[in-house]
Amino acid sequence: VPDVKEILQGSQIAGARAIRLIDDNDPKAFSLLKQLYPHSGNAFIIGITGSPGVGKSTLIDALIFEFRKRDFKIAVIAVDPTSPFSGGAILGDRLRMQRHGADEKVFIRSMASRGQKGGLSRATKDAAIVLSAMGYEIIIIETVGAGQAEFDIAAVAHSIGIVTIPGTGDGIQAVKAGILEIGDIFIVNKSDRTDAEAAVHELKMMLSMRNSKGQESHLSRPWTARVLKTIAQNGTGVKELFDTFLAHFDFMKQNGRLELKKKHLERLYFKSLLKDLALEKIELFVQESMAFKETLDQIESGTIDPITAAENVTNDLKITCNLKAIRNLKVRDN
Ligand SMILES: Nc1nc2c(ncn2[C@@H]2O[C@H](COP(=O)(O)OP(=O)(O)OP(=O)(O)O)[C@@H](O)[C@H]2O)c(=O)[nH]1
Ligand SMILES: [Mg+2]
Repeated sequence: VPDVKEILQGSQIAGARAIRLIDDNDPKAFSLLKQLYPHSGNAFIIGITGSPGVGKSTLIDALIFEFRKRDFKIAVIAVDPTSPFSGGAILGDRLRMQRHGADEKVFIRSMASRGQKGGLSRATKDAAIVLSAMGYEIIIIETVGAGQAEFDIAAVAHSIGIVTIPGTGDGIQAVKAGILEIGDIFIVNKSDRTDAEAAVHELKMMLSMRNSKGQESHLSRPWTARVLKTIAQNGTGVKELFDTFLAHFDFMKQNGRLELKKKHLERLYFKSLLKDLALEKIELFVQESMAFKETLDQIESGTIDPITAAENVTNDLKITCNLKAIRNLKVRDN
């Protein structure tokens, strides 16, 4: 287990070990996180998501340069729950950002996080606590927009960039329902291709409908989502992207929104921890209880039906919350 003091001093070796424990869903990470938590919370967390291959890693690599020019300490976690541990995408992410490897104020890790019970958001949140405690001011989380992943990132990041590319195949039409709601900055990358302008236009149209819905009206001036064009490969538009992320950060800081968001994310984190811990307790109960084994026999012999049996077993649980409460948590989280 890595040393807490070393992590707090920013040791990349200790930090890497801590993140490995988290990625492996090792119970030893838990006490570590408890000790690190009070030292976390100062980082600005950026989520970058989008379909496979749209250029997220290349873009982040270029963004790292902009952040380093202003001497920000920056960490990146690339998460790909769909790829095998030794597989291509994660290695590709690391390779694409490798040239920063010699810079001690840049820290890049990848996670698979398939073992995580609480899913992507729990794992990345845990990792962000480590990185923040290490003293990184900017944390970028790259997630592949597959399944739930891009929605999970909304439970962790303070600012979300959605990357798309021109063309209908993998472009705006493919942007999933709901994704427009979570993005703060929309990036049309690979704008060296034809139809980049059309993609920008289409996104702006869709966003104008979102913006006119009058959401967040309880706060005086809502952030208007931006649409930017980039060519990540040669850095075109990346300075503007960097400026826009900082503008969003300043905007959130100025009107107290960042503090509100942090409180909100803290509640979400608490809830996902609660679910994980409650389920662990239930599993333990199920494994060790004699009554449970007897019940299985009864089901097999037909003396009790599975519905009544499940009810009986859960009624026996020696935890203070009941299953209804857990189910409610799940529903509200979705
Ligand atoms: N033409 C063009 N190609 C680009 C641009 N940005 C990235 N690419 C290329 O697109 C490919 C995918 O880039 P990545 O940065 O790995 O994309 P990604 O979104 O991180 O991919 P995954 O992590 O696998 O989802 C690479 O071959 C890049 O060189 C761009 O602006 N224009
Ligand atoms: Mg990538």
